[in-house]
Order: sequence, then structure tokens, then C-alpha cells
Amino acid sequence: MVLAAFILVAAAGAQLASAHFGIEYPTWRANTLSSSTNYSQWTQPCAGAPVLPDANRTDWPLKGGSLKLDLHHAWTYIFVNLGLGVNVTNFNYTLSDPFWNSTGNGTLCVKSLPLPTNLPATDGTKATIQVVTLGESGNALYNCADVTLRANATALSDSECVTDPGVSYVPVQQASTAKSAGTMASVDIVSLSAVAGLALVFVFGMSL
Ligand SMILES: *[C@@H]1O[C@H](CO)[C@@H](O)[C@H](O)[C@H]1NC(C)=O
Ligand SMILES: *[C@@H]1O[C@H](CO)[C@@H](O)[C@H](O)[C@H]1NC(C)=O
Ligand SMILES: *[C@@H]1O[C@H](CO)[C@@H](O)[C@H](O)[C@H]1NC(C)=O
Ligand SMILES: *[C@@H]1O[C@H](CO)[C@@H](O)[C@H](O)[C@H]1NC(C)=O
Ligand SMILES: *[C@@H]1O[C@H](CO)[C@@H](O)[C@H](O)[C@H]1NC(C)=O
Ligand SMILES: *[C@@H]1O[C@H](CO)[C@@H](O)[C@H](O)[C@H]1NC(C)=O
Ligand SMILES: *[C@@H]1O[C@H](CO)[C@@H](O)[C@H](O)[C@H]1NC(C)=O
Ligand SMILES: [Cu+2]
Repeated sequence: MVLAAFILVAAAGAQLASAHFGIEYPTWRANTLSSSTNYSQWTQPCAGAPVLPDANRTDWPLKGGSLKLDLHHAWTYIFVNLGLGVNVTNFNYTLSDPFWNSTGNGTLCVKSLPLPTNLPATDGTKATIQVVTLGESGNALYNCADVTLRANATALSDSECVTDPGVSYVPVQQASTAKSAGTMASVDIVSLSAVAGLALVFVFGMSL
């Protein structure tokens, strides 16, 4: 039964392989939607895209800045995380607490996404923003954008940060027992990452 669930996730992934999502701003690490490369958005933490020495790093405001996504599904859960350093492996700060439920496909632009107040960052600190989207069945997709946190960087302007009609998001309400809801969410992320990993095996298995 568990195996059947994994196969279902893999099948859904194979069908949706051409859709997935993109990060329009800040510049993403790689175009993981391109069919001329072998990136897979199923691969955590960053779709299999390595940090190259000439990485495109966007100057992003030290207190938080804009995030612009290109969404392709009818709806999806979105988690935005951040890790500090040049070659981040630990995305241990969340910028979406609670996580979001977005509806509609097209551009979703959040003009001002604040960074945690306890973030030990100063002008010039390098960091990576990780965006994870989760479908209803737990199919997780990953993309990353590398940034340099800057005191002089600014958010996108209103004309640059436009959300398409029909696209919106709501932070997912914590249940009245906020603590247990939070715990459930973290458990879900861990187990769903594992499912996504296995799904990847199946997707590759099927295409070989
Ligand atoms: C992608 O993978 C295929 C099959 O393994 C390989 O032939 C191709 O060269 C790879 N493309 C890139 C850009 O690495
Ligand atoms: C990042 O870490 C990976 C794995 O340790 C390594 O292969 C890669 O060269 C590193 N990139 C940079 C820019 O240091
Ligand atoms: C940086 O972005 C430019 C323009 O989008 C692109 O041509 C270049 O390949 C990117 N560099 C890396 C290392 O991804
Ligand atoms: C995306 O939006 C277009 C029109 O805006 C619609 O035709 C299409 O069915 C939508 N796709 C999904 C997956 O919702
Ligand atoms: C997050 O991870 C970084 C690097 O691994 C570490 O320096 C920092 O203390 C961690 N922060 C928290 C809040 O766990
Ligand atoms: C998220 O939105 C979708 C579509 O609008 C809805 O079916 C789903 O129940 C929502 N999830 C939560 C937790 O509110
Ligand atoms: C911000 O400061 C950095 C480092 O001093 C500099 O390279 C960059 O050009 C400045 N950006 C703006 C918009 O002033
Ligand atoms: Cu997709």
C-alpha cells in the first residue's frame, strides 16, 4: 500500500514534469525548467543545481526583499527558506511562517518578505533562498536563488512586482492548537522529502 502511494506520486510527477515552477526574482541559480539540462526539481535542496564560482548573486535587502515566482499549477503550498553562506546546505531559517497556500498559475510577486530579526547577517553576507512547493500528495519541488544581503539593496518597485490576476496566496492558518499544527508541519516536510526522493528514483527508473 505504501509502495502504491509512492508509485502514484511518481506517476503524478512524470505527468507534471513539464510544469513545475520558476523563480523570477531574485535570479535563480539555474533554469531548472530548461529541457537542455538535467536538473530535476524533485531533487533537494536546489534541484541538483550546484553553486558555481560565477554564480548569479542578486543584491537583496538586509532586512528582507522581494520574491517573484512563476507558478504553473492550479494551486500549491509554498515554503520559503534561507541559509547563510556561499554554499548552503542548511536552510535553517524560514521566511514563510506559517507556510503559504497559493492559488492560480502565473506570476506571484511578494514585494516585501521580511528576514528573521535574529538572522546573524551584515552587509555583504551571502545567503541562498530556497523555495519549496508541495502538492496535495506530498510531491515536493525545489528551486534556489543565491543572494548577497546588502544594506543598500532595495525591494522591487510596484511596477516590477506585479502578481497576475487570479494568483494569490494565504498563509495556512495554524489550528487552534498552534503548537501541534507546527509540529505536524515539520513532520510532514521530513516525510514528504523522503517521498519526493523515492519518487525521483521511480521517475528515473521509468525513463531509463
Ligand atoms: C543529460 O543526461 C543524458 C542521459 O544521461 C546525457 O546524455 C546528457 O548528456 C545530459 N545532458 C547534460 C546537459 O548534462
Ligand atoms: C559547494 O559544495 C559542493 C559539495 O561539497 C562542491 O562540490 C562545490 O564545488 C562547492 N561550490 C563552491 C562554489 O564552493
Ligand atoms: C547568469 O545569468 C546569465 C543571464 O541570465 C546567464 O547567461 C548565465 O549563464 C548565468 N550564470 C550562471 C553561472 O548560471
Ligand atoms: C493556467 O492558466 C491558464 C489560463 O490562465 C489555464 O488555461 C490553464 O488551464 C491553467 N493551468 C492550470 C494547471 O491550472
Ligand atoms: C543555521 O545554520 C548556520 C550554519 O550551519 C548556523 O551558523 C546558525 O547558527 C544556524 N541558525 C539557527 C537559528 O539554527
Ligand atoms: C489550499 O488551497 C486549495 C485550493 O484552493 C484547497 O483545495 C486546499 O484545501 C487548501 N489547503 C488548506 C490547508 O487550506
Ligand atoms: C551597494 O553596495 C555594494 C558594495 O559596497 C556595491 O557593489 C553596489 O554597487 C551598491 N549598490 C547600489 C545600488 O548602490
Ligand atoms: Cu510541476
